[in-house]
Amino acid sequence: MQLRIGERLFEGPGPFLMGIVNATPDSFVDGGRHTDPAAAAEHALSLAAQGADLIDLGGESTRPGAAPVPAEEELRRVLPVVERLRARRFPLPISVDTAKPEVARAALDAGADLVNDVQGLSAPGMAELVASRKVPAVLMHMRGTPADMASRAVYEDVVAEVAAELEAALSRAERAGVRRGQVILDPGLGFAKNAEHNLAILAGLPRLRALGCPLLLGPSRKSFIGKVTGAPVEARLPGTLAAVTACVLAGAEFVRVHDVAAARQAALVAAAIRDIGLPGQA
Ligand code: HH2
Repeated sequence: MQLRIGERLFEGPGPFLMGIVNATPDSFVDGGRHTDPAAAAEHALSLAAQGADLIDLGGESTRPGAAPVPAEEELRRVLPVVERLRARRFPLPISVDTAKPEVARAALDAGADLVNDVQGLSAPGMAELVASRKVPAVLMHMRGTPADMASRAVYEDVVAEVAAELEAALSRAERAGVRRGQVILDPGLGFAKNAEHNLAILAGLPRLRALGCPLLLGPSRKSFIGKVTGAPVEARLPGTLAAVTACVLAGAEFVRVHDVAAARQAALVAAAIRDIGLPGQA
């Protein structure tokens, strides 16, 4: 992989750690902790110090059943954080986690470098915006919206269907001018998928690598980890690290996590195992 995000060139197989900052009152892990822009910016700095390679800033929770947030409110949450970080010469690329082109546009104007869209660049004008700004984007798979996605979690072969739907969304984005080389694909763990679907996706990652784009996975503290272990959200770090390890061993370039220091250690050890190059193995 070779991908420029802001001022940084991401080269090779990674793993690269995307640290999560949610400037929301209701996100399922850090909701309410970073609603003040100063607190959100401090958290971004702390994730950078823990070894994050980029940060992902969101102003709308996408947990199952979440109600949509109007663009003005999302902008009010996200923009001051981007401005503050850029004013303080924050050293990492900033990704904006939004499905709304007006929010993405304003965040890019304020100094964000990448658009992370859980709706797969499907909103009118989003793919065109990404194309005209020539910025990289994360194109994530989901069906429906967070309000109704649980009822859309019906698959015969989840890996094949997610791969086909990602490919179709990528083709739509390309028709709007987005360059394939600027896209990171994400199968969307927890988005219109039940626990078994999420586990099948993690087991089937080599089939998603065949799509030819870098992969990003966001397993951090999600409910499938609770389903397997019985652990509540605040106790799901060990399960998250197991999922991060599985992602890296299967060749995912990016992992999106809340707990950067711990995930970085797991990811680096997994990558060292991945790269050892045993005799007789390709
Ligand atoms: N997961 C969440 C949000 N954004 N973006 C990508 N590309 N992939 C993901 O898996 C993903 C994502 C949900 O996690 P979080 O941001 O912690 O929670 P909330 O949506 O409640 O803010």
